[in-house]
Amino acid sequence: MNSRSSTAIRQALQKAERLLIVTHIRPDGDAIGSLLGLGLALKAAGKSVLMALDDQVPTQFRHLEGSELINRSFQRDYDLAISLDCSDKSRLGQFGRDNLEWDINIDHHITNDGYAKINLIDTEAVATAEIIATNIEDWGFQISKPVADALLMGILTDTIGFRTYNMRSDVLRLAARLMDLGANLPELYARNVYQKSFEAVKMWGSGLSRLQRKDGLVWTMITNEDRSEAGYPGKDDADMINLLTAIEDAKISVVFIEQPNGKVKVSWRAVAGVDVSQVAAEFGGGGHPAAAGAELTGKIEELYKIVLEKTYLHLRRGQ
Ligand SMILES: [Mn+2]
Repeated sequence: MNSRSSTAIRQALQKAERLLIVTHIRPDGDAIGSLLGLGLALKAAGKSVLMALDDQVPTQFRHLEGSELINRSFQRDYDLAISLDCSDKSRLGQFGRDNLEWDINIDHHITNDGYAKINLIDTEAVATAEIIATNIEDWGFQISKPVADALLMGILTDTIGFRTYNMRSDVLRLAARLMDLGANLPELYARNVYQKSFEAVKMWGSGLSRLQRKDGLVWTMITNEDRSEAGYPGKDDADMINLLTAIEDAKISVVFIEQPNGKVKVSWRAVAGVDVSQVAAEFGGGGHPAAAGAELTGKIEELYKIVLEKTYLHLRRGQ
């Protein structure tokens, strides 16, 4: 942890009156949890806070208090701009394009390029929400029940319920403290880790029916047709990638997700000792050693072969 950055953040947060806080497009639990955790804590201290992201809040996160306050647009009426859980500006959507300057960047992605004036990047942290939960009281703000729920949700989702290889005993102590402050672990676990909609599970069926493997590499794809047949409203894989990681001997799992706009989203997962963020970076994406993603333009039937070949070579090289 960079303590100089943390001190600079405390000073900036204390001084600021109107804050813009933004997270990445296609928000996951850590993005929403970090945004709400920091945003609600600052609001409770009397600051004027605009929480924003260039996308919708996914339905599974709308049970969280404050999620209705998240905006898609903003006015240039702020004195501090903060970006959370976002490794580079391109993942901020319109907020990344408008030549905005970022004062603070809090993140745990190994691929973060340090685009803000103050960068607090801790790649050991399991979630950006962990960094916020660890520091927020030192920064002078309180953890209320809604803040505790949001931050614990961020930690839970990025660790898939405390089971990723980067888990540390510290994280469990921090989670226990968030529970002491009111966070409802069983409810967050149910809603945001294992419960899925009927449509999501139906779509998994299509993806699973095409499952393939070659040595330690396991992959499948979800097409636009699968999505509409199942009636699944999202553009993502409904976390099917995490289902593939349950397969014994799968060293790398890959899901290709066809997008309505002619793009293909690729998600990689790897076991400990294999770094898929490097492969994702070759395709203009990023992420963590164990979990990475990229978005490519082209036809899914052509792209998947190229991506699998590189991934397979990467796996062989690493062994
Ligand atoms: Mn994260």
